[in-house]
Amino acid sequence: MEPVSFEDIKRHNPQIKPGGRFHPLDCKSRQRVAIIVPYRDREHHLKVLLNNLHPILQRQQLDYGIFVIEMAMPTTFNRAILMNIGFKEALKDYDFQCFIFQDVDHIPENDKNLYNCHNSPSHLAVSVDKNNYKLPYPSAFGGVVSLTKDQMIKVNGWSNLYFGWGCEDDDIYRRVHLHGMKVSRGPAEIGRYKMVKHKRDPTNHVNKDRGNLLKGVRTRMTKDGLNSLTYELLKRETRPLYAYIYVRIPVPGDMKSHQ
Ligand code: UDH
Ligand code: MN
Repeated sequence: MEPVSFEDIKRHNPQIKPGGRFHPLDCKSRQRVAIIVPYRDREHHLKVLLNNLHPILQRQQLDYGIFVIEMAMPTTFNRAILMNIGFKEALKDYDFQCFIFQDVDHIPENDKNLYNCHNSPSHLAVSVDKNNYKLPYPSAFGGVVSLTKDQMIKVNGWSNLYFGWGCEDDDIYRRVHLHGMKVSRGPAEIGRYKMVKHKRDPTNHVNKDRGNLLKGVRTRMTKDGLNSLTYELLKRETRPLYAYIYVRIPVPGDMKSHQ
């Protein structure tokens, strides 16, 4: 759980290709997997995550890439829109079949927690230390989840409208169910995570509108998501351990962003 420098992580993982890419040399992976990490100002967490995740994913013999999507200041953080952007940007690089949406502070404990996709969307972060390793509520879909490319397209991705903390994960959970799919989960002993301890971020206050947004998911989902995604790509860098994507998000009602 201690941060390790990016240089040291790179030294300990010499097989990782620029942009945080890897594929096994002695076999063909079953799935091509993109790991999408929503991000702002959590370098400490990113170091802990990459130092743990790269070795695990290599041992799982995945054909994978890690994408860190950072949202420019000063706009209130929007976790879900960064997931949609990661999905779109990763597909520009490679024909990924499976997407793992991974919070930067969730550190997997068990190698058997496979970073892959199934017939239905799945919730990987089943038991997290901050929740005493218990699912907080039956429809929880936070922390780390996986959807295939086709499942993402079917549900029109994540909502773009949740600025601030809360309910964007419940929104996509409902999208999944409203499209006749069910969320699957592995055993709690395997889906174990530690969350790096942190305080609430000043630019990610609780979203007061989250309850109202969630009520409208059924009518909104066909027009709010991948098909209504707009953002400004400020930077795209192939860093040694991950692809870095830096974006500006238009705030609804902000005229400047429509110019
Ligand atoms: N994230 C960032 N930067 C931010 C905000 C969020 O990178 O400024 C990303 C990151 O991947 C993070 C995820 O969004 O793991 C979810 O945000 P979070 O970790 O803030 O959410 P969580 O539910 O915490 O863990 C909410 C505040 C809890 C304060 C508890 C004090 N004891
Ligand atoms: Mn957290």
